[in-house]
Amino acid sequence: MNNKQKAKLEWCDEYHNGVRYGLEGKLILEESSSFQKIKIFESSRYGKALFLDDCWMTAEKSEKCYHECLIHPALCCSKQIKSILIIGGGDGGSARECLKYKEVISIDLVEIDQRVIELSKKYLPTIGGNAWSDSRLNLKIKNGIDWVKNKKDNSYNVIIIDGADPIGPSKELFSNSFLQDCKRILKPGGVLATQSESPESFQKLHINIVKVLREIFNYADPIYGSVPIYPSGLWSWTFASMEKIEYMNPQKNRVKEISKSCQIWSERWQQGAFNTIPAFIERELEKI
Ligand code: SPD
Repeated sequence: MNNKQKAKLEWCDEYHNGVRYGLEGKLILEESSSFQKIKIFESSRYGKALFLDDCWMTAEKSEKCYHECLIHPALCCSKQIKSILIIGGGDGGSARECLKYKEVISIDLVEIDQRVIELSKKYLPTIGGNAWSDSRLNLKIKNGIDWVKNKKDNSYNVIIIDGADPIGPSKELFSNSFLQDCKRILKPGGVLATQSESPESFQKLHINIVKVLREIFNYADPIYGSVPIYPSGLWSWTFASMEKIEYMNPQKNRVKEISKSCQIWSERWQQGAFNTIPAFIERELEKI
């Protein structure tokens, strides 16, 4: 940003419960797709950012804080990782992280809104990186709910739910029936990973997501970390499975394969993250 541009800075804010989470910068695009309101905002601190239906989704200089935490606990620990399903993830960041593993043979990325992919490729090209041209990536512009409904049992080793917040088109991604379908299409030994909102800004929602997952799967373990552009900065991801997964002991060959490229994730970070559950949330979850 040059000096003239700096003089014309504005704020773009996400509002929740009397608090606003904002970035200073410049609006570079605003439109409505068939599914949602979309803004691309160039922020001074975190680079270009995607803002959907008035909520921050991702930004060039903070996206690793989110994508590495969503992907690597699942991919380092699932029994096999040959076939992956990503629901949402239209900015390409989740696919990019999955494609770091040689064992991954194919990824179905099912994104409902083609405009999110087009605009991410144009304005946020570093987030998807080489994922867009990797032959293992199969892009499907489809409704993720229908996709899982129509898939055969035992189709995927790992399912990643990288949707927006549970308002608008992403609401159903947290529903019982959708998650039941996910369980059905997950292979034995597989892991489902989902973003599970902020334990501070969306406390009830977060607790409810983990509870619903625990009703459907035998195990659902939340982890906590920091995503600076999201409400409160404190975020969570939850990993669900039918078998007990050894999160404290990720597969060594996979750890070696990805460690050097990660900014936040490490084996040690993961071991800590599975042990940072706030006490009041643990108590709430025990009430099930
Ligand atoms: N409040 C933000 C929730 C965002 C979840 N997904 C973001 C998409 C990044 N790939």
